[in-house]
Amino acid sequence: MKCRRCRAPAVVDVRRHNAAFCRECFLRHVREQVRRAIDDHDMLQPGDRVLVAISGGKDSLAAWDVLRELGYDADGLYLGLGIGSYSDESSRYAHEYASRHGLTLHSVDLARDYGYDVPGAAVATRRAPCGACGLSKRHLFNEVALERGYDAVATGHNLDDEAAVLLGNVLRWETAYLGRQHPVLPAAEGFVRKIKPLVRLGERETAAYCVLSRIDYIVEECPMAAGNRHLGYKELLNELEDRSPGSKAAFLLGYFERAHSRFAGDAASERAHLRPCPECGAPTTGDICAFCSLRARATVGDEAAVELVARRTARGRSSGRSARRATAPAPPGAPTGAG
Ligand code: Q46
Ligand code: ZN
Repeated sequence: MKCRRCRAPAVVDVRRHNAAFCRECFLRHVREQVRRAIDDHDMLQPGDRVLVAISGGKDSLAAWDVLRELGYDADGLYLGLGIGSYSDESSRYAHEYASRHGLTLHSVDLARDYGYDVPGAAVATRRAPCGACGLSKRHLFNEVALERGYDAVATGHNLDDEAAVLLGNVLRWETAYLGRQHPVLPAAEGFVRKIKPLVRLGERETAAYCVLSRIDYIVEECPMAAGNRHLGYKELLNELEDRSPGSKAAFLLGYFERAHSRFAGDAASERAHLRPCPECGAPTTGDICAFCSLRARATVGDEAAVELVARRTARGRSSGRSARRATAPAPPGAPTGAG
């Protein structure tokens, strides 16, 4: 097999493009795909400061690496979820990457800073762990970005993740979720801009990018993902892709080009009913926001944790920062894949 660009011996094949690449040309291909996603969807402007949601996995570390290679001012945020040795390991990979490249990695720990962790929240709320986890991530990535003055939050969602979420949304005709499923969600009152720069790359490509760039990442999957509906959709799409390479990209990228705008109104009408959460100030359609509700339920019975939450809430109010906090809804059953 020869590299499509330079005819040197190839090291990676990308069936979707019916092409193989040598190391250098593959790294260039990945950067070009990210550059194209950013340009096509107006994700970033020159001088924007980006906060990358870092999990220690291949996708988030690849996203951070490519954004830096493309010259963006990108810092990381690691969120400690308290999922046993998986969280310990993922934290180690995230911090090692940051220190090797001399980068800023902010860190928030659910147990230390908010008095609960993902497994505890799942038990207390009787929700699937991914629900509590995703809600916490969306709220805190947004909150930290607003507090620290970033223009956008970037996540490592790749083509496989997004195609699986799209399949789930289409199967149930979740029109408001379909309206929000886009590589860029613009900023709004209480919401920082959200971008998905890897949306043109499959997870095999992000894994190959990390290996060829010598980026160490946690290979182990989150133990709480087992049985998630999203994983089932990924398997189905992989079978389809095996029979007909390019199907996933045609499904997802075709949706962005030709169908997303038909649902955008459904998401906008939901945003019109938002008001500030009385606890933290995040925009919400409920009496209190989903994050404050989760935190209250997950810390019930733990007096120290409740006190900690009360202290943080009071601090947030008195600093006047909390009015900008927000929790965005997400598709049901979807792991939130900072990757
Ligand atoms: S970390 Fe969290 Fe994922 Fe684990 S609990 Fe689910 S959402 S699977 S990206
Ligand atoms: Zn709140």
